[in-house]
Formats: sequence, C-alpha cells, structure tokens
Amino acid sequence: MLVVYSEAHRQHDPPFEIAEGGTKQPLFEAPARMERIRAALDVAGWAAYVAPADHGLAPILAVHAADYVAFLRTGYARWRAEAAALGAHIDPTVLLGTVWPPRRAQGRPATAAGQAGYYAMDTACPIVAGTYAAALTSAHCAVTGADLLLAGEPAVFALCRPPGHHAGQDFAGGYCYFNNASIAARRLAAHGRVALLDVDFHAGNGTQDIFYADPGVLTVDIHAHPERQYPYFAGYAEERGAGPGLGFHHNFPLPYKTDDARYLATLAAGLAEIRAFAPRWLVISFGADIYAGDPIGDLAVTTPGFAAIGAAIAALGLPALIVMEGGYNTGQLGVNTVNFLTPFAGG
Ligand code: Q9C
Ligand code: ZN
Repeated sequence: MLVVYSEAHRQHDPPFEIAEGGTKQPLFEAPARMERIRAALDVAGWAAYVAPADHGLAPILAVHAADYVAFLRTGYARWRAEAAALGAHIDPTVLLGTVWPPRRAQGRPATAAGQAGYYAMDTACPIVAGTYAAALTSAHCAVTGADLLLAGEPAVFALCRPPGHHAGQDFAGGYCYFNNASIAARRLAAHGRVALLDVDFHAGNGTQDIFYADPGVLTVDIHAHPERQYPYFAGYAEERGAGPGLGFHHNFPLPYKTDDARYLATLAAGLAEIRAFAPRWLVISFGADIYAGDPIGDLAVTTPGFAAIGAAIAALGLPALIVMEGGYNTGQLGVNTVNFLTPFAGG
C-alpha cells in the first residue's frame, strides 16, 4: 500500500498543552508517534512511501476560511513581535490563546495573542515556529492521497501529523490545525459521492462543522460519548446535519469501556449507512486512541480488535483513503495501526 509521508511534521513539536484541571503537561501528540508507526510498517513490509506533492493553498481554501488560514500562516511571527509588549514575564516560544471571544463580541481581535483564542476552541492547539509548515505538509499528504485514489489506487494511507478532525472551517483545536481528511474528501467529492468515516476515539467536531450542510459527503462518526469525553459540545446522536445536509451526518456515541464486540456492532450500523449512500470514495479518519491502553481514551478495543475493525471497513470494497488522526499509546500505536491497515493492503 502506498503511504504518503513527510518528515516536515517534526517542525511541529510544542513543549506543552493545558489539559483538564489546568494541568500543564507534555503534548501527547508528539513526533515519536510517527516513528512508532513507521517502525511497525517496516516490520509489516508492504508499505511503499510516497512524498506529498506541493498543492499550494487552493485545496485548503476549499475547506477553511481565508482569514483563518492567514492567521495560521502569520500568527506566530506576529506573536514574536508583539509578545514583549505584554510584559517581561511572557514566554514568546508558544502562541496559545487565553481569551476565547464569545461570538457576540464586536469583532475579530487585532493581535496574534487575541486571534489565538478567536481561531481556537481549546488549549490543545499550541502554535510554535514550525506549526504552519508542518500542518500545511500534513494537509498535502492527504491531498496527495486523494489524487492517488483518483489515479486508480485501491487504498492509500496518508500518514498525517499534525492530525485534523477537530479543526473546523475557521478554528483549530485538539492538536488539529488543518482538517486533512476533510480537505481530501472535498477534493474527491468533485468526482463522486464521498463517505467520510471517523473512527478516532474523539468526536470529529471539525469534520462535522465542515460538512454539516453538505449532502455530497456522508459523515459517519463513531466515538466516546461527548457527555463524558472531549470535545463535550459535539458528537451527539441528535446532530444529523442541516439544510440540504440534513440526514447526511450520523454520530454514534459509545459508552465507557466499549469492547471489540460492541464496537463492531456499532460499526456495522455505520457501515450499513455508508452502503445505503452508495459512495464512490471512502475517506477514513483513523485514530488508534480507541485502544484499551490509550492514556487519554476510555474504550476497550484490543490489538486484535483493530484488525477486525479494519477488515469490516475494507469489506465495503470502496477505494479508500485512510488518514491518520490520534492515538497516544506509543508502545502499541504501531502494531494497532498496522493491524487496522493490513486488510486494506490485501492482508
Ligand atoms: N487529558 C485527537 O485525538 N484533550 N485529538 C486532551 C487530555 C484534547 C485529541 C486532554 C484531546 C484531543 C486528534
Ligand atoms: Zn482522538
């Protein structure tokens, strides 16, 4: 299977995030994740690496607002210039919001410090010097993967970092800046109906935001129930789309400690929706944080369970672009990801 990958992700390595309870901790979403996946792919032996092509900003601007993209492009440099004015105690290394203007506010803040809150939904999307370049290349990995499907590849793995499914039309959040899977899905949608299946542990609120009114992309999202887990405000079963997109979004919230059998039963219901939609293309937001041993997850999917989940999805028989999202148990991340992918590689 072709795997689209670039080392550019290493430029994005923020030193911390602020978690629930105000805990300042190392970012779970770290470069070592890619090393673990690559090592496991090497053991499996079927991966053929492809570098992403430079697609510029056009495919990104088909999903994200121009002012948000401009903020990601220029915000960090502007922050370096303005930080000193806030006081000698300010560390300019990381740009992270501390004020989230309510949408009833008068308008967009002028400073990078203010815009960092305006264009974010949480404290898990710090921006460092290399974040924009890494996020841009991550999006290009997904676009290149979509183009490989259009050229006839049956299955492609976009090994994206940073991930994307929490990023909406004009906001970052949850380790995500550009919504890689959504950018690929919109590109494919010009050539036929797309189903976007999100199996990351967390509800893909950004993807939901982007396609909520779009009947051309069916979004099916299986995740921890947001009444107990991040992102808390989206991912409820009642959210079914809007306007012409009504009925083309489906959330499947899962209970605490959902095991392989229960996960597979829920997945079967999601796959039935996809079959009924009869898409030409399948995009999968794959997160290995559904694993029982994930440090921020609370489901109970096992390492063999990943192979069963991958097999059930691959049985759709659709051209499939698998896009990497989360997964934070670095010890098992590689084998869990390879187990999921192997059925798409003909294994
Ligand atoms: N206690 C993805 O999996 N909150 N993003 C972390 C840790 C943010 C997850 C709190 C989780 C974001 C792509
Ligand atoms: Zn996740």
